[in-house]
Amino acid sequence: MSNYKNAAQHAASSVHLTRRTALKGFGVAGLAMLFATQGVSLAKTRKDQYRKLAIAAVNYRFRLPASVPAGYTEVTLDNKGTEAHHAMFMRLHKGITVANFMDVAKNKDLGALFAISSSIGGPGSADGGHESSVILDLKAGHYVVICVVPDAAGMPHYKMGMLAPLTVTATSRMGKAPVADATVDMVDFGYNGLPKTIPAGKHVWKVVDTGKQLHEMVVHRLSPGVSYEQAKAMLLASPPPGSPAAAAAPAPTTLPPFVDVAGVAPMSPGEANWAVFDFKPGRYFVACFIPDIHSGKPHFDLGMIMPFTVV
Ligand SMILES: [Cu+2]
Repeated sequence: MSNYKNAAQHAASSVHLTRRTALKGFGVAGLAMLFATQGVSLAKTRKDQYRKLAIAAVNYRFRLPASVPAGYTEVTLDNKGTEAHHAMFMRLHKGITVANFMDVAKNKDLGALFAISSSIGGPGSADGGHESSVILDLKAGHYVVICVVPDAAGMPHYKMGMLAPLTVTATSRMGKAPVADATVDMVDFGYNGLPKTIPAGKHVWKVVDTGKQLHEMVVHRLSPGVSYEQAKAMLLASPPPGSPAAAAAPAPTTLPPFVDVAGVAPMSPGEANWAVFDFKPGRYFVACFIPDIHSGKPHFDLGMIMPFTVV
């Protein structure tokens, strides 16, 4: 959904950006001392305990295994494409087959998918060259991983082939819920509990949808020289993807004002994900691009946009 950003933002995301993996361990040591109780135990918890599920994204395909065991699993989306992508885990309702889902995905709109499945979340939007990770509590069942980020013309990526089935098989080893250093409640409409200032390095936030609508948390890093107020104003002024105004937007000439670096994919009410971060110092903000079911306005327009700082 982050492609709500105007055309300039999107095309600009194809500009080469520093890979997140190159930033690990950046100045963490001193600051970590201030927050020792959290930082240390977290790093240990996630490294040792969780199964991994790697998903590669390109425009417009996912690559992932056909099947994984149930239980707490660290899912990483590696965006090798040029547009922003996320991986939304749609869990099929009882009696719904993958063939049913594919048929509805092809012939009906996104709303129709929520009549036969619900989203448990997944790795949030990452721009090209970035990775996004969450720990999911995977329950046995049938899933289809989809990307609903729209292209510049407003077409959701899953309609262009970005969807892949996943079977989660039963296991007796489910593992334990991660230890989180913050809990963020996505409500209608805001992020309650979002930390204001945190040290660089590894963090795990439990992100819960306690609202009545689908919500996501896209974590954006502001580019040097761009303030949160400017970014917010730009988003509020940007035309919806696919609108005539968006189509008429001029081609980008500069670097993007902000980049999607992490977060959680849109999830249904009642769900929880543990977002796994490796932050470098900088100024960030979170936002939700889901349209309100009543007004049609994107949730960031109704208050689901908030800044935080990594020092
Ligand atoms: Cu929302």
